[in-house]
Amino acid sequence: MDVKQRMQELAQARYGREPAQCGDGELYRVLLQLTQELAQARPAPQGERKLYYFSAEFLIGKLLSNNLLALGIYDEAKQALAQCGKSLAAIEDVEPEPSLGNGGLGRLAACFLDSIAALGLPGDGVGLNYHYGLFKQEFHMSHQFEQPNPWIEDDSWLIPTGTEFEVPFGFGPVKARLFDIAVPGANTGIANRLHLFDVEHPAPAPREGIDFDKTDLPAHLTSFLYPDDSDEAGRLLRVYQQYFMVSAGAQLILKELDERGCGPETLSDHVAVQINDTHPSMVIPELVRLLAARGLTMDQAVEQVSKTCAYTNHTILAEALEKWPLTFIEKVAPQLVPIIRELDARARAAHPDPKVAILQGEEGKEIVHMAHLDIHFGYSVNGVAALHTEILKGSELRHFYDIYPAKFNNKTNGVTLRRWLEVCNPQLAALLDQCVGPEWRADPTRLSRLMDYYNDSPVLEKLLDIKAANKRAASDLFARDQYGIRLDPDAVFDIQVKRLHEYKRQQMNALYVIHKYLEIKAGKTPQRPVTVIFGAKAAPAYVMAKHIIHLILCLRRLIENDPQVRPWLHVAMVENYNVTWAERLIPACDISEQISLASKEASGTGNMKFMANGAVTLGTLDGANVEIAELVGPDNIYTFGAGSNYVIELYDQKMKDGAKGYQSRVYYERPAVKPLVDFLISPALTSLGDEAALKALWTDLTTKDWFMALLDVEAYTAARDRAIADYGDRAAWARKMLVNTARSGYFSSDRTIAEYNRDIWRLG
Ligand code: 26V
Repeated sequence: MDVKQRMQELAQARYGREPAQCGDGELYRVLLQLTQELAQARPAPQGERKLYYFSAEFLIGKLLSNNLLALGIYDEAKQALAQCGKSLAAIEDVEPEPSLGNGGLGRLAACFLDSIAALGLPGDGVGLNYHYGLFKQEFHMSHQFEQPNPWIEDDSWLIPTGTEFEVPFGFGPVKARLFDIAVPGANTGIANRLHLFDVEHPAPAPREGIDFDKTDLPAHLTSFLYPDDSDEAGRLLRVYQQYFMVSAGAQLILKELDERGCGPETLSDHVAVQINDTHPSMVIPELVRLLAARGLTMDQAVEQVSKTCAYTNHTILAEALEKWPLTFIEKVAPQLVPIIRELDARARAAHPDPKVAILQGEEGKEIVHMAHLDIHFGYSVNGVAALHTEILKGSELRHFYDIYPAKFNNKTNGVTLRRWLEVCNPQLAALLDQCVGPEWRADPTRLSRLMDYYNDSPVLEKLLDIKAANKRAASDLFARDQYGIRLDPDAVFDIQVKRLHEYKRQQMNALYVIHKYLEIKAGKTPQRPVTVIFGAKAAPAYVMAKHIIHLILCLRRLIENDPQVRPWLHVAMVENYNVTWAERLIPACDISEQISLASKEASGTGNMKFMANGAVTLGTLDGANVEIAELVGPDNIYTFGAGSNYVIELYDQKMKDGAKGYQSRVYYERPAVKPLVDFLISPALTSLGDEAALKALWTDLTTKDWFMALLDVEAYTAARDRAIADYGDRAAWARKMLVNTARSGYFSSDRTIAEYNRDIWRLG
């Protein structure tokens, strides 16, 4: 296709003007239509078996640039725009960011769809079309507030399909309407689909905030991702949403199987279902139910489903391993209850250990352990990084590992370097083309050839220049979109962007800021200015996470107002951190903060994106940091802190005897630690913020500190100071950057998906 000509035709047809006379919004819609036409003209890939990737989240980000790239018309479109005096960046600014995910789990699903299509494999996503997303974050008075985040416009990536299914809820049937988003594969002529189910009459957005009547169903089924689950109505709504997704998805699978001329008894020959965390686990009993309704015996149905479904675990945090009261399922989908009872009975008959039962009694109630359902009646269980999988096998799921060793496998996460390097860092991508040849784009392992330039001064200089340019660009966008707040592009950019959670220890990062602040106040100026950048949303009902945001925003104000400190230390927190902000900040990062309590971060994927873009990791030996450390070697990463075995041992001790194990008080009393923690309740800070919130944080750290920030804070401070000092030797630092990019090819999600296909899906 001649892109320029088609743009002209579409601009004329839609707006009666030449592209050069169109506004940015009009050109965006022209390119959207052009891209949609090309993607929809592509055939779906064929194979013996087709994958359905079920996920509550698909954090797809803006799609225009990525789709242009996948369709092979990125450069052409850019040139055509340039001839009209427009930049692709300006056009993409107009695109709303879809709001279908929360964090790593959802972004992983999006990277996977990209890689499945790029490898030419038949695999579609199945999820929900949330109209208002997670929420839009606003800061007022140094606190987080939540607003709806509507993203669906008249012209959008959603393709109405006309396909509908009836979901049989306890209160009656509800129509599920299917919308698709095309997923064109880079370097292939095919396109897969992301299937998003929606209700027929979605509810309007709440006028203020994200409170709504959670019993107003079905209208609110697809309003928000993760509605507040601090009350029973919120928890029930989640189960309604989950069943809506899996029932419609299971019906879609059987419809497509039928269209291929295959009977339900051949399901597992033709279909693989990947269950992304436990949110879609009800797909197992639902498929059993639908197969039985199509005439299979219970034995046959269970066998088919067990050879079709595979489960990915993304966390060992107890709070995230879903358990639903059976009464909820009785209410939402009563037809599943006898099936879950049957599956539980079968599991118990084979494995009498009550710890592995699906239905367990708790406080007189029957509780369904969703992960147990997946493990007994799925054929694969995988963790998402080597260490995480070992922890699953050795501790969290060891009773299951004893029963089913062959089901367990590791699939270390990956990220699509098309979005996370080619599109977000074009200058670095161009340098890589020169150094290792453009083949790295299809085969990221070729990035290792960059090692040939380890002592090449012009290349090292160029790496530093590109980083400096990216820092300036990020600073400009920050000033433009974040209330004019200026970042100093000459400072070290030290960045922690991820969900706000105590285990990720943003509070430990804040303690380091306090440490620097106190040093500067005492007259000890750092070797160079440091800009500490945060980006994080706190779950609306997660009080402690909101207090941590408050702390960070108070520290920001404190430092802004202090002329003695301001030249040396800067704290910035992005409002409404999202995929778009990640694409701006990651290429601009010098030091990548990956400081979770060892054993708690299943993998991390931000760590991989930063590494590919030449940031140096400062991290604990947790999740995929362990694999990053092995790949880059000790000179090119800063690791610190307690290891996972020790942390697990501390938790075990505490479980046996509350007075044993980790006692935060002991660490709090240390002379280097106490002043940092006590600063939380100092007048300098409490005069700026909410004293009760800061006091609550102080109390938590000094009496509980469940995620052991104080255990590691001294080692962290030392490692971070060392990194900032090393940054001064620019040539040596450039080598660290080079090694990180060179070794990042392993973390391409193309590699991850090739492994899923080889070991689990076998799509043929
Ligand atoms: C999180 C939340 C937070 C908001 C309230 C509701 C809610 C419900 C579930 C979850 C689970 C999030 C799971 C998640 O994102 N896990 C991440 O998965 C990544 C991809 O495998 C992995 O790299 C991260 O280590 C892991 O935290």
